[in-house]
Amino acid sequence: MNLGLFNTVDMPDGELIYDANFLSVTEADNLLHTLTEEINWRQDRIRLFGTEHPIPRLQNFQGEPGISYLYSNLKLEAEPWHPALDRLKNSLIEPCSTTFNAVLLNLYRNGQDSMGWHSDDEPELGQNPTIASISLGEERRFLLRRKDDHNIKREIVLEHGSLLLMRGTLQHFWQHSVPRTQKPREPRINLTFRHVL
Ligand SMILES: O=C(O)CCC(=O)C(=O)O
Ligand SMILES: [Mn+2]
Repeated sequence: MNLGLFNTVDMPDGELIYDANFLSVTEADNLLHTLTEEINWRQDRIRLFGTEHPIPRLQNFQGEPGISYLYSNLKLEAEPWHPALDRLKNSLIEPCSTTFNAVLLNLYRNGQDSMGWHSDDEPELGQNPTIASISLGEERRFLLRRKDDHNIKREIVLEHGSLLLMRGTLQHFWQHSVPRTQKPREPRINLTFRHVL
């Protein structure tokens, strides 16, 4: 990450690093447009306590052949990399000091779309995963709370073209969410690059 441009958020037990300008506005505009048009956006459903619900966002999962990702009883098989995401994945290696082999894409169509409280702690992500999160389009609030004390919170507004890096023990001690809002919101795409074992 370009030293001097990023902020480290003060987080006991975990690292959170934010670069508001990881992509230029032109790069971010182009990527938002390309992905909106060219991704096979899926409306997946998950089963919670015996009933099926559509998840409140559209999604897609891409990566190296054979990789799959299981969360909330939903198994996603990796589709081949979109060339733009393959390039972006490669551009993250140096600034993030690690490699990624998969990306989960989420499309929040409006303020009603959201992601509930969770940690990215699936066993296939390994002990202390590094997750690189790129945001495109509308700004949305990203909330964190400690698992052992929900009153200890952090909040970041994730901007168009930004990179948020979550690493260290963050997923053990903190949960995160993207809350819904009643305010009118334009679409937002979030990309979380991961290394799936
Ligand atoms: O949309 C975001 O910023 C968060 C996405 C997320 O937490 C996830 O994909 O696991
Ligand atoms: Mn997550």
